[in-house]
Amino acid sequence: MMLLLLICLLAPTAFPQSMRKQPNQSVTPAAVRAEFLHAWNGYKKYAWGHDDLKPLSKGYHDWYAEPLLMTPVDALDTMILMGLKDEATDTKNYIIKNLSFDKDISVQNFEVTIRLLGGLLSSYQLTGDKRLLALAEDLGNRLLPVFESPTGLPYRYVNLKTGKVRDAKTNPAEAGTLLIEFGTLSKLTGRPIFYDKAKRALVEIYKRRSAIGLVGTWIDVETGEWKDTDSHISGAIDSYYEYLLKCWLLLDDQDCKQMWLDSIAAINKYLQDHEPDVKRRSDLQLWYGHADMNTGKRSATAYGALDAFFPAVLALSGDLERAGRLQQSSMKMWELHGIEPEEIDYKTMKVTYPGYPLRPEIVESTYYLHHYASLGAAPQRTGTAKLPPLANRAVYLRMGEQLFRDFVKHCRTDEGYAALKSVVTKEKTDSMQSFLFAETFKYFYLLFAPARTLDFNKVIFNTEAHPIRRTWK
Ligand code: DMJ
Repeated sequence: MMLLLLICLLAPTAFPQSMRKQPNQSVTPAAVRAEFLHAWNGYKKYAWGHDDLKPLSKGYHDWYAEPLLMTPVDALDTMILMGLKDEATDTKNYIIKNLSFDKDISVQNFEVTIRLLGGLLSSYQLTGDKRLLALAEDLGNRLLPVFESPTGLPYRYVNLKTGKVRDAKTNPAEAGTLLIEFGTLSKLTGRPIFYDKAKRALVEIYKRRSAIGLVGTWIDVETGEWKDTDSHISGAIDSYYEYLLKCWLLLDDQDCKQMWLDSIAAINKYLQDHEPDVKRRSDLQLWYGHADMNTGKRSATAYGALDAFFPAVLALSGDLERAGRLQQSSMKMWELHGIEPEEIDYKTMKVTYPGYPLRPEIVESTYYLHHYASLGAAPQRTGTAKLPPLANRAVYLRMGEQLFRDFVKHCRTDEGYAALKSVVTKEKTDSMQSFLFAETFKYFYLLFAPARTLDFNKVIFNTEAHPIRRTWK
């Protein structure tokens, strides 16, 4: 019965031919939307008003003592893009009526910024409803105390009611993934304080790069000293690099441009790695590994689901050649067990962390590469020669179809989607994080939907896939 349902969902549907990108496209946007609704209805039935659905026990999970509506806020702009008008209106009205940040809870600045601040700003831009902007500004005001450290680097947690901060040890991703949201808040409210504080945090990380241009994993916000010098593009650093590039593009910030150009040169010099294909020894695969930030010495040949965002960033920067090659490596990681693990050792191609928490990054990169392959050109960022796309767009559509089928096959439950405890055994675990709605389903949908659904060139996605438009001069 279950199998029959899956076949029906994934088979070419009666979706109008004009809504398909290719005549033989086998996954339609309607199929993705149906899966989004399947998970959303599970959330509504068992976890409404809370942060996340627990898909196996059919209960709910709140991040803190009181809920902050993580799933509805993260999901709203995806509903709008999917054309789910009634659902989006109801969800927006529920958020406006019920979401309050006047709560005596200590929250993680990074997560609340990328999910809630980003989600509110994007949904404000898509709906024009000023009450969403008012919520965003209230949240922004309550987060500001994090920046009151001796260095300007943000503390990790802040109490939304009292402004009390805690956790002085942070990482580049948490300190440096704030400027899209805080910068946009400044542009939309006319209050420069948000931009200035978040920009300083980004610069303070960059200023502490090593002599060879790399940053480490953990840093003390009170002393500015590195506490862990492991350098990589993975979790805890990843979106710091993403925001250097994207803040240049969204905010036209020339300091960010320079910081990005310096950083990518060091990344490609010290973290880029090549390994022969285990099966076909002639092919050299492209990977990005770990190295010590001071010596540049390789410390681990680890790559994982989070690193799979990097082809999207490389493509956006204009480097389609590396983007395409790294995407092939990400696919190799996915194909090891038919769905990607959290981390592998790319030298041995063995799984080192077997979980899969419904992550979107590999889908995100497929969407970006498909976009540039469709255009037939790389973006011209620094006046370098035009690079040819590595493959034609059909390759990325096929890739996306494979990802979607595997994703549904292994993660779908009777009333939602569940993370995998192990991609090897395919055992599920009781978690369905809100980025499933903000990112994973959104990138799948945009990949399969007509290009007019969202003008790629007019938006910058924050790291939680909330599209932000530059509506200011
Ligand atoms: C999301 O919250 C964001 O994409 C973040 O940058 C990394 N982790 C998750 C998704 O994997």
